[in-house]
Amino acid sequence: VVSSVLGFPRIGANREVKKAVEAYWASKITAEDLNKVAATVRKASWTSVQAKGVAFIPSGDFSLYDHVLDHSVQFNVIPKRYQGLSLSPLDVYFAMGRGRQSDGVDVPASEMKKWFDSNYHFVVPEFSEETEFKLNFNKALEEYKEAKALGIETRPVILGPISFLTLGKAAKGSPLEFKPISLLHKLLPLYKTVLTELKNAGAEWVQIDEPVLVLDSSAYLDKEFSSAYAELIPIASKIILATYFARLNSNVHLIAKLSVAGLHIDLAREPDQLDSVLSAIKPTAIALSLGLVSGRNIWKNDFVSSLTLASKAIEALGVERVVVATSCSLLHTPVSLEVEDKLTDEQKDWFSFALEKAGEVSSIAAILTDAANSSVALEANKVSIGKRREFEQNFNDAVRNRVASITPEMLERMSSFTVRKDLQGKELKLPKFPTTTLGSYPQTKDIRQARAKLGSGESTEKQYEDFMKKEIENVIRFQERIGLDLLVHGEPERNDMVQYFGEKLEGFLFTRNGWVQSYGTRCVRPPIIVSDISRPGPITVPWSSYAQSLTKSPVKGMLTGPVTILNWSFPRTDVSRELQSKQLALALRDEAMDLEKAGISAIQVDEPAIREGLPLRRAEWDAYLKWAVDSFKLTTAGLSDRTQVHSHFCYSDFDDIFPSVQRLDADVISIEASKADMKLLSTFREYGYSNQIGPGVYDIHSPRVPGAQEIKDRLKAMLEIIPDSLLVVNPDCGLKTRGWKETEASLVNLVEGARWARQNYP
Ligand code: THG
Ligand code: ZN
Repeated sequence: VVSSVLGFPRIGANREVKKAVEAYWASKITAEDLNKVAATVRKASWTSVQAKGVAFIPSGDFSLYDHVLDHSVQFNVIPKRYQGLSLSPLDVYFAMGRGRQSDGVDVPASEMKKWFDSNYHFVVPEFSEETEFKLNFNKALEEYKEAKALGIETRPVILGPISFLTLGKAAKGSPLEFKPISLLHKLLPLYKTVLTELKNAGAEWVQIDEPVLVLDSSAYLDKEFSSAYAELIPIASKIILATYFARLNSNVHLIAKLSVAGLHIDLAREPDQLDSVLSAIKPTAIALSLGLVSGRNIWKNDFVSSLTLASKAIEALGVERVVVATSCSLLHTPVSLEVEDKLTDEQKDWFSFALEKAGEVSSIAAILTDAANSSVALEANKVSIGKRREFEQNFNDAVRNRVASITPEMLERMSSFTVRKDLQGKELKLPKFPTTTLGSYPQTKDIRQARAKLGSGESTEKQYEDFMKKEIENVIRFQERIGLDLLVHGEPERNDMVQYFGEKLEGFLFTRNGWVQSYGTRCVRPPIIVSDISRPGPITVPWSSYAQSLTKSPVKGMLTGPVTILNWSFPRTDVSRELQSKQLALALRDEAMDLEKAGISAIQVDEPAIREGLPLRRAEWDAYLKWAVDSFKLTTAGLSDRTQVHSHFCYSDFDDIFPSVQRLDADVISIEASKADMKLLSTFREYGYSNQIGPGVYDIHSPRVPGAQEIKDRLKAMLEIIPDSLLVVNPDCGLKTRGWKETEASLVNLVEGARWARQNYP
């Protein structure tokens, strides 16, 4: 039995690529320097995965920004606005990813979307009837050859044509009936070239990712799948079709009919699909790659259960047809546990990061091949898993009992939205089209340094507190000066919002270097939930009440919601996500009530991740939405009618969850709307959304400053859809990633826009 890794993190063990790309953007290094760093990281990944004994090592999965963007540029799917800019190809690539406003170029970034139900974002390809595909380069081939030159045989990875087209969108101005998938026949010749070149270069296998096969919508694509693969299979190396993140359901029959050489399925997420897959492919010659080692979580694999599944597959198909693999690309996990010095040895023994996971697939394959000579690895794994099971028995009885006694009344506000809106109007005294911001203000070097110094003991609590108070005061004065209405304290004390709350709650562990790519060069360090969650004491109350003491304007408290904390952490796997979410909700409910007691009359509970947690298969939606919405309500519903509850969502595709958004019953929601255009808002009108709403009026993920006229135009367009009594004016989230200069320029324009609206829509 052989082993395989579907993809490896590309930021580098010490985020070398992230740093080099950012240095390149700042003109501190050249493109050539950047390529050298990238090559070094690729080499390190290949050699370290090889050293773990993995048979199928991925190549072509590297990216400087995003692998979907790589495919777009490779196939010349470059929207007009990025063409003819007199930029180098590399700069066009980055301009597509993040926008650009320099050297006489002024283009916004492309839209980003969450990669399935993960916290990774991809750059959405834009197709139109005019799209002229052209093979600008063959990235998989280049990387395959690069590895080969190092003496390493790899298995190239490419994103399949059906997933590439269906994950994309129709460019603005396309006819309503235009669907990107209609371009398939034009795209296939290029895939043929890519695959032919790989075959000629000596690649025995090629991994083609078609993750859309786990979506309900792909059931309507059987004609496209059949015709595309009928064309590709005869000219290509052996194709392994990779699926991940959910179950294949009936699509397995479609695959069984294609004569691909291999199929990869996610068994870490969906172990129950093994039986149906085995019976469907048994009569064929298809080899099965078992995604046993989770690429989405960091818990050490339980070899005994993996071996049980693998043995079943071997029994059905024979050893020749079975591969042991990671469930998906390891892109979603940190690179290596080796450099981790913040965890105890006992804790480290619970986990596996990407490199350790490569070791796990290799060990499982070795045990299956030669049990006698691999017993050491198996016994060691049993000991580790046994210790973890023991730790998991440490219940917090008080927390468990509190969750068990949640009542329906705890989930509902006292009065209806209309009644509350009146009371809140009196309490907060906000003008029409109130302006506000959503998250933290720019996190300057000084702020990061101050946090680091406290962490390292270089500064005292008192020095830290004084510094933060000064920052808060600056942010309050700034907002007063430019004329914002509902203020925030700026969150200088917070690093990543999820990390921040995790650190203040019991039940979490943190890494020092456990970075995972979120989008482009931006990374996060997901906290790890290891036991029952509770709140030892107030978290944000001192900061928020200090901010409120400085000003007559209302200051909004800022909390991260339970579902988002859960979705952006590595959850435990011994209890349900629902239980973890409710434990978080109770802790945050106490925090919200304490904020209210301290005189805070508006509280934002961010749930940007509620949509991405939606199961990929529709059949599972209701169950998820029930506990996710209940968790939000549990957090907020204890507040008085006079307290305005805000919530925020990023990149939300509301069509799917609209009734649930209404059921949250937040007084104000802000949504990321600047990139996803006005279509989103029409959905709100169609569904008759009744509460207040603040669609982001400009995109913060790009360094570009929006003009005042641009903002007025947006507000005007929004007001054609949203009743003026319900519109709140705010940017998208993410000021933290911007500099002060852009922030001020943009917000001044935003305030001007709101004033204009007050005059024109009295
Ligand atoms: N936190 C977490 N996940 C997220 C977001 C978040 N996923 C969606 C969205 N927000 C992604 N956005 C960002 C925005 C900024 C950064 C990361 C994700 C960021 N990261 C710093 C970097 O990579 O340089 C490091 C941050 C740090 O020092 O802690 O700026 O907000 N969990
Ligand atoms: Zn957001």
